[in-house]
Amino acid sequence: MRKIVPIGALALALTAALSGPAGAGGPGQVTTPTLTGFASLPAATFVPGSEPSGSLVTGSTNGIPVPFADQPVQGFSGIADNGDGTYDVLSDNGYGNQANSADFLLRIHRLAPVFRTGKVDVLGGVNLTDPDGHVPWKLTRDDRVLTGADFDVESIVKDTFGGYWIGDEFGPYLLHFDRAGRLLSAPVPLDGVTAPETAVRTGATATLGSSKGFEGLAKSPSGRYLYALLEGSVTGDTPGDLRLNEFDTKTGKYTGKRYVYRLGAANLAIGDAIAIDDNRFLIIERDGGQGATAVIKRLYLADKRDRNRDGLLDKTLLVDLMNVANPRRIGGFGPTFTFQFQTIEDVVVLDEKTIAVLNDNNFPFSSGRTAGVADNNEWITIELPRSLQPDKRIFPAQGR
Ligand SMILES: [Ca+2]
Ligand SMILES: [Ca+2]
Ligand SMILES: [Ca+2]
Ligand SMILES: [Ca+2]
Repeated sequence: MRKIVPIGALALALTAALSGPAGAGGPGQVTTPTLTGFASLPAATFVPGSEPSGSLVTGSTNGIPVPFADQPVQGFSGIADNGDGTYDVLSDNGYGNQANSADFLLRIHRLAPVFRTGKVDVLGGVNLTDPDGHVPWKLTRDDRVLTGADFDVESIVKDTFGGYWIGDEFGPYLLHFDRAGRLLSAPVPLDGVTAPETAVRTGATATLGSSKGFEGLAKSPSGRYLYALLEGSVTGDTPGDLRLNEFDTKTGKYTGKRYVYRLGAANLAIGDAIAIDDNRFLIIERDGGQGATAVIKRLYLADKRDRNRDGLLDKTLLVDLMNVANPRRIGGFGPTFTFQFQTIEDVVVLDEKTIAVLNDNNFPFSSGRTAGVADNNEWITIELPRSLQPDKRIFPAQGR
């Protein structure tokens, strides 16, 4: 859509002229969040010619035989727009914990949804590695290819050189990689916050629950600042309050500025966080249910200006992902589309009133779409009733 900005602007002007009173709807204008696209990557998709994986997987695998001959393309936990119809999507640590994921290679996949056919193309990707020895402790593999026993990567943004900043849960650390997936500097810890995995390695006291690290990572429109959002509360904080920490990519240090995002309830979690301007974020909030037990699957707009002075980001519900209008019955679903997955971990803004959202399928464990069947990686687009009025700099330049 960004390729046709002048025509789009004209269309918007025409729409505004035709649509009558605000909120009345009209041609090309929705009055409630509405499904506009659906594509799906089959659960059992693997990286061709890769390495075997899943030898330590136990428990119900929804009928999927383990181990796998190759690395699964799964667990999408963060997304970055390349601006050319392709997206870089981050797999997390594989099978959910350090003990069972040593044969899962950390990887960024380059994907492209094809909404016309409802399919997703896997164009390639890069494994994450540390060839220059920036990680000072012993890695799982002597070849320094990073695995799901080394880091649990859950959030991603691109830097201004085509590389990546990635948020981890085992530190929690910030990790900086180049465009080929090579680590560029030592993992950056967060003062006063230690995940259990690091506590075991260093002897420090854990101040965070397991898998409660940097689930969301946003970058300022200029690209200078990162905002790393923890998934869980730090020991001593009000349960359900999540720290959002500002990091300066220019100095390579946290600035000390910290904000608080309050979950709707202490047992909820965030799935992703992105910035739409210098102050506002889109944040996915979810419960642990799936399928029939999924209740809270929401996208909030959160503003760090804290206009009501309560010390918290100001939250507004943007989309209830359990109640998305689907008048065109896209994807073969009924008039109300539900994104009923346990983990929903990717959101990206496509244009000022369209977003894309993806689930993390936790392959082969999650079965939110059909009980007993391993979830696919679904990729939906949603049109919003109103413009997000995003800073235009959040959209990547074309043809980079
Ligand atoms: Ca994940
Ligand atoms: Ca995530
Ligand atoms: Ca995790
Ligand atoms: Ca507030």
